[in-house]
Amino acid sequence: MKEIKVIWHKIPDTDCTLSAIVAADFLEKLGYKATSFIQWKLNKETEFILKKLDLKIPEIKTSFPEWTNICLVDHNEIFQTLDNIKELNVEWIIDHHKINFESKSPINMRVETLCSTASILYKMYKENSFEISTKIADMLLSCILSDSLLFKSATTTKEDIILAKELLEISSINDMEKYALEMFNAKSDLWDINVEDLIKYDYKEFESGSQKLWVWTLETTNPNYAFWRKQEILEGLKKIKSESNLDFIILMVVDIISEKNTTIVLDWKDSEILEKVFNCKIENNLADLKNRLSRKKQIVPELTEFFGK
Ligand SMILES: [Mn+2]
Repeated sequence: MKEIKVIWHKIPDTDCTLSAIVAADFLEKLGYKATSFIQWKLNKETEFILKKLDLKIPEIKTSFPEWTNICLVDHNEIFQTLDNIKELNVEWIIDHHKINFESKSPINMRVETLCSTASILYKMYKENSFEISTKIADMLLSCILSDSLLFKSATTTKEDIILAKELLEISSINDMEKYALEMFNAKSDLWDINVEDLIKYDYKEFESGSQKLWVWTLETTNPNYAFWRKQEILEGLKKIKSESNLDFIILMVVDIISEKNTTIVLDWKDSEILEKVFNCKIENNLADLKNRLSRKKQIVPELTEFFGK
């Protein structure tokens, strides 16, 4: 039996973590021997869901022996994946992000513009007439709720909502809104996390020409957890910006309840760029990015276009 390792992006969120566990199950049904791994510790939302669904936290791995077969889930960019990805054999990609991947050999690739990787995986189960257990449905629905912020994010499509309703029927979740709020509250409880971990929880690195941009998202039901620690966060951003040689760094604080994005910006240079790109007001290192909740759809394309000029 062919072995394959299922891996998700550097900083694990709910969609990538649970989608990778489900993708391993899917690949087993296709005849592989599949195992899923994480590359860093989980955020509190994902921990909450794993505990609630009685699932094990997967093992952390950041590299594999040469020629290991790999399935990338919820990402495809080289900066977001395993350290030695170039020595490995990427055989599958299941994702819903922009493509920035060069393959050495033919590859199975499934990419769609749905709100979560889980939405795509659910379709793949249906297409193959694979059975969906209550637990798989619980996991897939959790991912859709997490990535779509309970369908509030601009990435949500009509199809995602239909898929979520179908999954709700199969799942053990009774009250979807209540469950989503429990998830979001778990993620928002950030008091005991040190600032570097806090910043790192959901960062994505992007390149535009020779420029390196890091955009963090902190989705929370209580943005004050971030604002009360603004000074500490600014110092953290400063350290990371210089250590990683970045051209641009921001931390988006997304208030899930009031659907507002207030972004923490470090210096005058980044402020100027933000003002130019989004025509926004900035005061005391806080930029009002209004209702742009989606980094992928409403923030990164504009920024990479600006830097690409
Ligand atoms: Mn995702």
